[in-house]
Amino acid sequence: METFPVVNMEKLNGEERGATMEIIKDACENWGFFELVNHGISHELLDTVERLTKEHYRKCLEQKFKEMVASKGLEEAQSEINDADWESTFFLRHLPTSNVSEVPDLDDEYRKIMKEFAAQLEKLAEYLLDLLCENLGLEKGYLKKAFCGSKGPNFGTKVANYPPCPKPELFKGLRAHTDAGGLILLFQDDKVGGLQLYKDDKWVDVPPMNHSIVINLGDQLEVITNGKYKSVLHRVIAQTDGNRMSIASFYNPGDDAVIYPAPELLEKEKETNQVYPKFVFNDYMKLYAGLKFQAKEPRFEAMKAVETTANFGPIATA
Ligand SMILES: O=C(O)CCC(=O)C(=O)O
Ligand SMILES: [Fe+2]
Repeated sequence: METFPVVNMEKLNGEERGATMEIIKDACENWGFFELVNHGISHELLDTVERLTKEHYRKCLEQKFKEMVASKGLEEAQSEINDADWESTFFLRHLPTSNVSEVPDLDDEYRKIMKEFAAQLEKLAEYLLDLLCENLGLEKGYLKKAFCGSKGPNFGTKVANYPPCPKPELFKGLRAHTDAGGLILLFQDDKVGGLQLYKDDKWVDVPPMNHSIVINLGDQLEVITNGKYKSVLHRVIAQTDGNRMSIASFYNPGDDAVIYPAPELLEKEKETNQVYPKFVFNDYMKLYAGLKFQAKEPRFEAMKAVETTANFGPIATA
């Protein structure tokens, strides 16, 4: 059986560079996911992020989560719940401007460490985008530029805890979806698992691995590569035991970045028909907000319809 792709980034600097680039290429084409080890972010920093995130959950969020469960009567559910997730979350924004100093209830040490962690993840994301360019035959910097817009990329972190769930057959930690954005960097709990991706008609576990960073590709990379790379469906299974920490950082296009298949890739494939649409990233996000847990194809179709209207100019209304 195929095993989940693991990329040892140290090997990119030695004689195994070619083989390592191949693993990344195969992962982007066939999995939409891969796991990084020796990525250059220190284990000490990761351990501190994990410790402070877990402390913060216990101090500030656990009780609130329990109260939410009680007030909604979730523990009494008798049938599968399709409109809620068994997760406790908060968001940090880093780019184009940081809100980390304003988010309530974080102590100074936690704020400082999350800023430092985000700065390192941002560098890692940009390095990875260039590796993807290399594999795609695009010039260095192409993807970073494609994400740029007038204010640079959007970069933010969703800090999640998936508390133990008494009825995991009725709830998902997070329902199945593809990610809307660009490149996602996930620091997940090294003991409590639950993340799965959909591959070849089966759900496959994304195994917890100490000090690794899981990467997955969002819808925008599928569009820019004209489907050469795919954003893949994933979900989080709720567990009866243990609290799962997951810190997902989203390196996304800027709001006004115009996203479309790279012309070079269209030429290379000798495709006459552009399969994927051209749109402003924020328009896609507005659509995604209501359709996150539905298939991505209708989202692409909807953006194509808008594009067609745009090409034909204003529609007569009277
Ligand atoms: O918690 C995880 O492992 C994944 C989270 C996720 O897929 C998301 O927030 O989009
Ligand atoms: Fe996701």
